[in-house]
Amino acid sequence: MPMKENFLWGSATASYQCEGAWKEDGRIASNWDTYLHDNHYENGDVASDFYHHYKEDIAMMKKGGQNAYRFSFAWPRIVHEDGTINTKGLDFYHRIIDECHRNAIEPFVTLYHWDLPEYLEAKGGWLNRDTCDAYLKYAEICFREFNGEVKYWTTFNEPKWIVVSGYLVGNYPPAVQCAAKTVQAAYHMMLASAMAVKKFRELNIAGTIGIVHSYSPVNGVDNTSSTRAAMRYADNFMNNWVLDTAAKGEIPADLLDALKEKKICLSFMKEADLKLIQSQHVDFLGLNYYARALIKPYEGGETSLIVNNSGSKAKGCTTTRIKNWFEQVRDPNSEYTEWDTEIYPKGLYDGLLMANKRYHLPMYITENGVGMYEDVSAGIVKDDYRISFMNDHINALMNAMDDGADVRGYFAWSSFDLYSWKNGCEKRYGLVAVDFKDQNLKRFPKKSYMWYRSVIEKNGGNILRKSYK
Ligand code: BGP
Repeated sequence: MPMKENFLWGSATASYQCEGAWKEDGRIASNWDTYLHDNHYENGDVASDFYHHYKEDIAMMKKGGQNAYRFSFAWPRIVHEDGTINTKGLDFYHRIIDECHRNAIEPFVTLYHWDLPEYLEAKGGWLNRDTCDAYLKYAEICFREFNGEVKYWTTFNEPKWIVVSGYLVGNYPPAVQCAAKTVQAAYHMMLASAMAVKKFRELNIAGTIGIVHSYSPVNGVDNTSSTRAAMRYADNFMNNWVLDTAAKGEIPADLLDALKEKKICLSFMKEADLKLIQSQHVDFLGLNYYARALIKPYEGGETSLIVNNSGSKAKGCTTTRIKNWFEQVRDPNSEYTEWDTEIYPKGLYDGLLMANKRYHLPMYITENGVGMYEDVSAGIVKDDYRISFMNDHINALMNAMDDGADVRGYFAWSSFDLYSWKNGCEKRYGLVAVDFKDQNLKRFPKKSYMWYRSVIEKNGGNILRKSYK
């Protein structure tokens, strides 16, 4: 069965990864600018220069049949350290939103996709409760400014990924490796999300508000009781602290117990804030799906977390082991990308059904895509692997819808090639190629862009279907 007429077919980007113009029109430094500059890593100073190419990029979405565009606002463009509002930053997002509307594209806005103003990072970032208040002010500015122009809002992109990377793995700013700080930052981010939801309701903002989660549905290597216990730890670590908290106002009680067992002090969780979290629930879930997590018990060894940000040079190095909790393992029957991401569409089907059963909320696939090395200098990129990846994942979500999941949209990651955080620009996800070596950052559609257009035209009717039953 094809999708309903109002299904959102779109693609997604994030401010730091595509905008460039890092010092233009009053934008101030973000934590990423400082971290990448100070460490001499590849940075997003220019990225895809969406700041100057947005008309062309949105026109390309339109020509590709897309009816929605997920993007984020950059907080460092909007609020300065002394609290003043940078109207030039707001103007930029008005231009984007107007351009979307002119092209009959629904803007789907993320308030925070990881670019924290550096002045807040310098004061402790997400370890500091004051950052929640600063976020609330920023969110309120955006709600008031764009009320009526944006119908779909999300508070945060992927709290799990950014917090674990920034405070436990240490490969993202602020590059800390500390379990206690991870828990504190995680808690503050979820609190800030709930505070924004409350404000959204109080101000009676038109539309709907959700959160975006990096969804790793959990499978076990077998069905023994020790594996099932490990799966619960993994599910709490990977998913539940974001989804249960945002959707039901419940921080998993067994997770809190397990943290206390690890001697992590939770005194920063204050009664009034916990009440606020309990009372504020999102309207929908945005789920970013790249892969599931295959889990087995892990007893005896130390915690070890390694993320492959070097592609083929480091293939196979990825490690996720949490002392006494669980270990993530590879499936010998699966294919993995050069960055160690498993290709496993069935995980999306399973995950959607699990989330549907647990939360009973509308869901959007807010990111799905595959990162590859691609030669964009030799004419059209014939990315058949991306077509097959997207076909199989859209098939998975259609199967989940057939079995009752309430899925209302799909966003390909990414609209065009962009800066892939610590992986730099060589890891490409775009439907549209960007030649980063070309002075004008020339864009041209890949084969997958054309294919996606035909899928949208037929409202999913030409997806090659296969059943998992
Ligand atoms: C998600 C992020 C995106 C994006 C994507 C691909 O976690 O929301 O910002 O980058 O994953 O990840 P990466 O670029 O690290 O390959």
